Amino acid sequence: MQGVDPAWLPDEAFRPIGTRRTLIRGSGPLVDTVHAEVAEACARFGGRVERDAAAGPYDLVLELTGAESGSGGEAFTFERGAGRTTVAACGGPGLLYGLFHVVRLREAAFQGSYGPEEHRPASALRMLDHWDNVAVHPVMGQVERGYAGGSLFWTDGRARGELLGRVGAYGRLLAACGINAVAVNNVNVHETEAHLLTDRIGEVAAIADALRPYGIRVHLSVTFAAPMVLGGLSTADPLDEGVRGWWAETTSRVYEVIPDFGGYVVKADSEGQPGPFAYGRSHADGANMLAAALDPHGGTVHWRAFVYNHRQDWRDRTTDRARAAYDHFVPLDGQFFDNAVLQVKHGPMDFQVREPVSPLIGAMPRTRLAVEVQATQEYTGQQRHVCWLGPMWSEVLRFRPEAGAAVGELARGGLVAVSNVGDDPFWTGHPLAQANLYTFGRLAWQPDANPYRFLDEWIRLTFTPERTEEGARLEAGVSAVLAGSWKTYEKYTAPLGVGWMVQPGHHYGPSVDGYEYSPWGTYHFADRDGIGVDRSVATGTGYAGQYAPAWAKVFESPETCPDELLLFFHHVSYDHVLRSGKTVIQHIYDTHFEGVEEVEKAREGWASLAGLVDPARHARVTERFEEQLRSAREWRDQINSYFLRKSGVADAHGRRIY
Ligand code: GCW
Repeated sequence: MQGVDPAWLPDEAFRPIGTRRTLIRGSGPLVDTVHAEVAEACARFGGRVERDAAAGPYDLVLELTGAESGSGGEAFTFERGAGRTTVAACGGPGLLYGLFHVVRLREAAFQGSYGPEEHRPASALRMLDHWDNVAVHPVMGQVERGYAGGSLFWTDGRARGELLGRVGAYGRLLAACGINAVAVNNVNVHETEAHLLTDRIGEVAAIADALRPYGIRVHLSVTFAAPMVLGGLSTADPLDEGVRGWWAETTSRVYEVIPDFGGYVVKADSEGQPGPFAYGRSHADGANMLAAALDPHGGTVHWRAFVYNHRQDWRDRTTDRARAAYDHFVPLDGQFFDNAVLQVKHGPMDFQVREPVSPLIGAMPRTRLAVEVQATQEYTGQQRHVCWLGPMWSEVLRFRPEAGAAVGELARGGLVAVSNVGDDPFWTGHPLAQANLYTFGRLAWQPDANPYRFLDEWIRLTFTPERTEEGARLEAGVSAVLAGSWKTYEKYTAPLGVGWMVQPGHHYGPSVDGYEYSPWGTYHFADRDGIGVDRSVATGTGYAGQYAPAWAKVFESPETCPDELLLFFHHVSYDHVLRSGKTVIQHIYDTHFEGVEEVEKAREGWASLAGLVDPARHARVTERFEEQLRSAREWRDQINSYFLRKSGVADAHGRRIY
């Protein structure tokens, strides 16, 4: 694509394949895609590709084998011996993922011997949710919480039409990191967007057509009130026969135009969206109605668990927003149909830089759960700051709510990320934010993997460093900028898991008390003596008791609670001594100074890579670093000054605080 960053699929990444002889066996649309990829690489680099020919010799064989496996045809085997590399799959998607595996390995795919290795995704659904509006929203714009320009799918109130070529390129990027589903519109479904389900379904079909060659299925966010808004019915009651009939018919029509349609995503009774509560019905009633409509066609409803009271009274300390998802949904365990997936945010609040894992995960053994993370950096620097979220997501996915399965295994309904992509030439605004998208896809495929491995992969694919000293310097330099960036961001923003010290509304930049006296349920309770939210069972909101006993015990006491979550679970005095040996107040000062120093260092590190990185990409990141540093200093100075003034405790090192 002209003027568009190739991200992790630059031409150069295909050189090892493009210079060799490849045989492709099998037929079907995704095999055609594989063939087209290899053919293009060969045209560029001088190699050769044949289809279904018998005679060799070949360096690479990509073959579709008969036997169907249990994973929707997404699995593949990879093997190398006797000078030949072989990928075998029993479905087109598997062959495509196998091709991208070879691309990732680069020259190593054609050296030594391997396997046979079995590769299969841990989860059958690896989805990106786009919070894209079709019509520009007066407050939220084209993409709600979007920091990468406009929508890839929608512009001027319509699907992009001839620009859908970019959507195809997007599908290619997604397939190359293992993502297989996309929800194309915002979960806050406004007036215009509601119509995508009915009279404007053709536009969704056009997007589905553009993504299909890369094995990506399309999902749609729908409003629970659709039968009223679109169907002219007087109710949306999920137990009403007329309503159920309307959904069944409407859904059939969707499948007439999009036979491989994935299903619906629903945000109900949440932040003003309509839902079953209006009719005295449960969320299982609501989700099951849609599941029933989708079932004959093989579709799934993703029902979000982000349900809480956003009109809370800050004076009332008994209501705890963190409790909400568990309190609402755990009593419904076992009531959801099999194709109704409950989509849970990874933490109990809302994508803060540090939260405990949601206690809902593990507490609903008879419900299919999907776990949702946020690639778009709403609370993590809005793609003006470098913040690679791989380690955070990995901690979540490897967390074991009880002895037994980890979150990554418990997410039987899939792994979902809120997309960070837009029509920006670098896809994600901040070019280094591409690493989040890539890492999410790879982790969704293999949730127990080491995320730093995926960071290395992303760097090698994206920057294609030569095997020289300079190449090694480039790789190490980019890695140094990204690897610790989440912890750095955590250091200069809200400390010890307290969260929410952001500017209200847009959520960028510090405002310690911005949400303190608001109805949103997001407080830190700092006074002159201490700070934090008491969520213990003994003296607080009882939230800690929502965990299985072993974790409940750990979180219950400030003595055993991990430092990084201390203020999430406890209200403590400023001189409380952390497990690290520091007092809370000194920890606040130290981390805020350190955080800024780390940003300064990262900025210098990036500057030293000029000449090794494509100039446009280098310039864009440089410009973002200026803002990150300005903002990090602002965070440091506001947070430190606020707590110095509140506590009256001086910095042990006598540094400048205002
Ligand atoms: O993080 C919050 C955002 C809202 C978003 C909501 C949600 C789409 O501030 O913009 O709405 O979460 O997840 O539904």
